[in-house]
Amino acid sequence: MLRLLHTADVHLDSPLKSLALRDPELAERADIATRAAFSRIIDTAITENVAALLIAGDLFDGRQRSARTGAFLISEFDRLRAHGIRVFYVKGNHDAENPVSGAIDLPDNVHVFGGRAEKVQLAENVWIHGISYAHRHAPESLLPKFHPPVPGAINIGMLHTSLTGAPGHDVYAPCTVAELAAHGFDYWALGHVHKRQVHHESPLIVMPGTPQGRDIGETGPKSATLITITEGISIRQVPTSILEFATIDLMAAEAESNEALRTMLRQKVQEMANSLHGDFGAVRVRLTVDPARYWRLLRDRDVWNETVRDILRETGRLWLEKLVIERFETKKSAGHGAIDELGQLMNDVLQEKAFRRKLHGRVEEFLSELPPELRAEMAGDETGLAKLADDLAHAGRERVLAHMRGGEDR
Ligand SMILES: [Mn+2]
Repeated sequence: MLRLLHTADVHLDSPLKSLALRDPELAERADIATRAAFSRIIDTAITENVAALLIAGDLFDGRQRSARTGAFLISEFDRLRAHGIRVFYVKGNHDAENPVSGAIDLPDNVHVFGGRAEKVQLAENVWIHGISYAHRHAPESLLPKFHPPVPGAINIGMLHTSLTGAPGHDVYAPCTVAELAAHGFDYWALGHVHKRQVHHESPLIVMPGTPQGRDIGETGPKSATLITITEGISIRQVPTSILEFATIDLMAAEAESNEALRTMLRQKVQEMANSLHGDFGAVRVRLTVDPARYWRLLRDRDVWNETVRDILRETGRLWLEKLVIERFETKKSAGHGAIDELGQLMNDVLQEKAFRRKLHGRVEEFLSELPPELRAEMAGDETGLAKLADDLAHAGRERVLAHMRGGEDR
C-alpha cells in the first residue's frame, strides 16, 4: 500500500487587500491561516505516512519576494525530508513570475517539474508525470506534451489547468476531462480552480481546491486529498482550513425592537460557532429588515457594525468579515413624498456629465494618494474608475436618504 497527499492553490503571501482595509487584525489572522493550513498539510503527510506530497501549482500567490516565505517553505519541506517524504511540484500561473520559486534552494526531497515533460519513479510500480509552464498565461493545452503511461505501472499526472473554464478563474492550459481520461494515466492531480471537485472516477481526475479560503467567495471548510494506492486507487478528504469563511443570513421581519434583533442574531451566531469546522470563522452577516428599520440601521451603521462584531467575538472564534444591510420591499414603503423626490433628484444629478467629470476628478485625486498596488486593486483602468465613482456616489446617496428617513421617527 502506498499513500500520497494532493494539494494545490495554497497561495502563500496572498495580499488580502480588501479584508485588510476593513479589519487589519482579521487580515493578519487570514494571512497566518494560509501558512498554518500548509503546515497542517505537512502534519497530515507525516501522520498518514505518505510517500509523497503533490503540489499542483500556485504554491505562491505572486511576484512578491518574501524571505520569510522562503525560510518557512524550506523548514516545512525539511520536516518531510526527515520522514523520507518526497515533494512533487508543478508551477501554476501564479508561481510563474515568483522569484522565490526560482531563487531559493529547496531541499533535495523536492522535485520541481520543468518546462519539458518528465516522469519520475516514486516506487517500484508508481510514476509521477508533470510539466510546469514558465509563463503566467498558457493559452494552449499542455496535455499533448506528456509522456504516455509507463505500461503495467500506476501513472499519476500533475497539471495546473482551468479545464474547460471556471467562473472567476483565468483560462490556463485548457483541456477537457475526456481528453485527460483518455491519456491512460490512473490519477490526474490537478490544480487552479479553488473549489474542490472530483471530475472523473475511473481514472480519478481531482481538483483538490484551495486548502484555505481567502475571501467570502471561498466559503466552507477546505481540504487536501489523500490518495491510497492498493489494488486500485481510493481517495479521502483531509481537513486543512484554519479560518473558515461563512455567511449568516438573518431575515428579521419579525424583530419588533433592536433588542429582539440582537437576540435573533445571537442565536444564529451561536449556531454557527457550534457548527464551524475550522478553528476560526470570518462571517459575512446579512441583515434583511423592513424598510422603516432599514433606514435606521443604515443611519446607525457604525454602531451596528460594532455591535455585530461584538456579538461574533463573544463566541471566541468568530470575526465579522462584513455587515450587509438589506431591506424587504413592501407596499408601505411608499409615501415619503419629499424624501423620495430628493432621492430622484440625486439620481438625476448622478447622471449629469458635469457632475461625473467632477466626481471622477475627486476620485482620481483620492486614488493618487494611495500606494500603486492598492490603486490598481481599487480602480485599475478607466472602467474601474468609473465603477468606483458610481459605487461611491450611490453609497453617498443612500447615506443621505438613510439619515433623513431614519430620523423621521424621532
Ligand atoms: Mn492558478
